Amino acid sequence: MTQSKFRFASALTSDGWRQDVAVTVDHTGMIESVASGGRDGTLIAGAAIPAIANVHSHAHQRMMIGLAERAGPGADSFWTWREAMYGFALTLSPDDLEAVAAQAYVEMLKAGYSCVGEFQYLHHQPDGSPYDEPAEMSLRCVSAAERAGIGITLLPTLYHYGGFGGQAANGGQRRFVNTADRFLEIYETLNKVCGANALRRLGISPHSLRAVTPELLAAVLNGIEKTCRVHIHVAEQAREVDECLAWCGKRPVELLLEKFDVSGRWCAIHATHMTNEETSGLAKSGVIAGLCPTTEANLGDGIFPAVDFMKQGGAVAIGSDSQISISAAEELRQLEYSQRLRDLTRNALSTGAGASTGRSLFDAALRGGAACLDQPMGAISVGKRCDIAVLDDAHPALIGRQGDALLDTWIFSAGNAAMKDVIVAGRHVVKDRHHADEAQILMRFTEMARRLA
Ligand code: NGQ
Ligand code: ZN
Repeated sequence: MTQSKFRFASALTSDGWRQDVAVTVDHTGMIESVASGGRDGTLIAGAAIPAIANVHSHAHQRMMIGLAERAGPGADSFWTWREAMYGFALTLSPDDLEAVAAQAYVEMLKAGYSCVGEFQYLHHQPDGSPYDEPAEMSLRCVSAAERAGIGITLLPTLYHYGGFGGQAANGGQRRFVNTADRFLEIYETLNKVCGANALRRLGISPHSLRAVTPELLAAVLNGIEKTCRVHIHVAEQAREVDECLAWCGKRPVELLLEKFDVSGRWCAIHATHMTNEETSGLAKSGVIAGLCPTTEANLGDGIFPAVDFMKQGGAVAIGSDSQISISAAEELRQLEYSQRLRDLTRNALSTGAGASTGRSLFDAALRGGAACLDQPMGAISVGKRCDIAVLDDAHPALIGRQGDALLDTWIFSAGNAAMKDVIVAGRHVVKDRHHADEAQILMRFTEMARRLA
């Protein structure tokens, strides 16, 4: 039964760019038909493209953007940033987390993301004891997503150790730590909340091979559904590779590939530091590389070997991670630029002669994003959820552009300023750059940010 109908002057459908496109949506938010012509329905000006998945978010880090950009007494690094981040993380109440997450999610929608993978590890109270409801903080992320109207794949984090080989967690990590049993209890609670909702999915996120041992992760994998997605940080920093080698004689990606039956069910976040062998092993495994190029640049992680990885069929997706930038366009731009700067080339990740680099990047991130969030999105076609973003073709940068040139100009130049409307499951949540609940959400966030400042 048709619930609503949208019309666009142009749209990037699964059959390519089409003019004068009508999309009908059923009562569950799924696309029922994609056709040309017609006069009824809501006409939305601009160029429709599939909305994109933001596969890696730590919502709470939105509170500290710009506050770690001052030189410390010694050499600054990922590890000094992490100390600062842990400090901020200790100050957040459940209400605060909900407020900052809702603000971040509205910003994501306005950037053209219709779904977020929330890698959530702030489980417990500031003193480390669990809340009366152990899943409290994850439930607050679900509420924030509901409020914003964004899809969510909730990825509660399994964090137990403070370093490779089962080192004890440090004081700054006390809110994160769970045993396998308590983690599975949280998972079961969230399963009930996520299972029955068309916009929600549940996966897990063993934080990293620093924070879980292969044995602990294997035990937890035994206790969850066999299709549930598994996201893990791996080989983000050179020091992490050195520490892994010192502990077990193997590199992190090497260890992951050896110990687990990794497949398209897995998302390897960052995977920055790999040998050629690891790169091809990861590409062939079907794992999706969850790349967060603006955060990786901000934290000084290094450059992902995207040219080699994608040439070997490796799948990628993008994430806003630390929220230093909430912009799908900037993530894709930074991904491409990192390769150009390293290799002294241009159009490094285009799929071939004549192919638009923006389109190549966008298609890859749509495919990988939908797969690793386990969400029926990423294409304007029958049977997918109606998650659509609309580029403003009247924005000065986009005037006169058509087809893939719209994507190239959005990604490499205009960015978020060209994002005009966003539809999630057939709901028109961003209309002409505004979200219906943005003022209320901002007010709560402002109150929280001023109090914690
Ligand atoms: C995170 N951030 O989970 O937010 C980590 C730092 C940790 C990045 N890996 C926390 N970029 O390593 O414990
Ligand atoms: Zn992360």
